[in-house]
Amino acid sequence: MEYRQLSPETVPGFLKDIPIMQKIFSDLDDLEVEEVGDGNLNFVYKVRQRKNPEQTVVIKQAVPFLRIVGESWPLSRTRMDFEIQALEHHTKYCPQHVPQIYYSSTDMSLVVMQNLTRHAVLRGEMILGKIFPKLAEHISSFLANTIFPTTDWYLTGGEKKVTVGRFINPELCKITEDFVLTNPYEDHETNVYHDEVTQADKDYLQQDSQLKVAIAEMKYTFMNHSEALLHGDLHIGSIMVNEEETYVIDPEFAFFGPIGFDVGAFIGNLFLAYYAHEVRQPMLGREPFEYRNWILRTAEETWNKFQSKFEANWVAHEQNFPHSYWSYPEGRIGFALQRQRFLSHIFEDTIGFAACKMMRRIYGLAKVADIAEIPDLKARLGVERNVMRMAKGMVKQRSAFRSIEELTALAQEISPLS
Ligand code: SR1
Ligand code: MG
Repeated sequence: MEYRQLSPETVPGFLKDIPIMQKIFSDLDDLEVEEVGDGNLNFVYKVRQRKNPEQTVVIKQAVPFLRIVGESWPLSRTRMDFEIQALEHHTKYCPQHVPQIYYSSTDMSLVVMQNLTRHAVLRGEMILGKIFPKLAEHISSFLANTIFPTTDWYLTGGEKKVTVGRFINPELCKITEDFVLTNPYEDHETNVYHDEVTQADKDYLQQDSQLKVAIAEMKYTFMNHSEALLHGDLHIGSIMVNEEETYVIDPEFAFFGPIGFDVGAFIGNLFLAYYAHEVRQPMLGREPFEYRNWILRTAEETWNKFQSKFEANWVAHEQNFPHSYWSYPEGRIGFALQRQRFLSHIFEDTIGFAACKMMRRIYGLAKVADIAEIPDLKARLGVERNVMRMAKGMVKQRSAFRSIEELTALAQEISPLS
């Protein structure tokens, strides 16, 4: 099939030629299509049958450019090949947190998948101040269960290397290397500053040698530590939720990288929301304490549960090291010590990458609505300064934190809960 960019007008005709669509739609001549239009990279269409709107799918199609910039920024469509492969992996190891995939085509660079009609994007829901009691439980399972089976603790060396090869994703990694791990820390042409940002604010981020060294170290880690298959862009806009269920979407940035990059992306986004809600809760007419407390407890629960689930997977599926390796009188202690040291290392990376994910959302090209859509620019600037203070402390001191509770304590030191 030859690639063509779909439009709301051509989507119905395209779906009509896919046999499995007959099982989803009772009348393929009665479809309405809405372009959702909020992606940085791709086009997303919601398709419903007019008379039976519960018969519905979502189509996500990659176009040969970076949508947030426009056609002047070419970006190959192969990102969809990585998304399809990653969705298959996520479905295999954690089907309860992945939308159902009905059809995919690398030629057309698209997937047709379950429309999560009873769920909404987590970022939007958190902006509205909604609480999701099962979020940490679900995301920690997603992380531990999709990541562990792609590590060298599970795969043989040969299997791992072949799988790494299937996920060499240089173009999207380059976006992260530039927009997350380089540009925001210099006065780069792609950065976007609002009118209240002062030169001193910029210098705070862009002229601190210790910070620059720390960021360069995180970037090197990102580029060289192929520990496991990652989602690659696990911010809270890549998660759909309701009170009972959680789905992870959009893994086009999937690649083999440092495990802390995914865990940190999620936790960093929680901290962004924590600082945003110092201003947003009063905007909603509420006292900030309850909601911000939930955010911090969710960060703690996510790390603590991720750690114990990852470790449990390791103990249950210890495959790559022969049992004889640990079979000496204190072998169990040695194995436990190894797990503990590895998880400490992931924790340090988690803190460092969470910080990078926070800072890039302030001066970098791609913002987060939680903060960027605070209408009062002075209030927004106050939030951004708190984020910068926290993030700098995190990445520079990332090896000093002994527990996630120490990190949430720092968050509160900078902006008290109430
Ligand atoms: C140009 S930066 C676009 C961003 O959108 C994606 O969601 C990634 O986070 C990427 O960095
Ligand atoms: Mg995305």
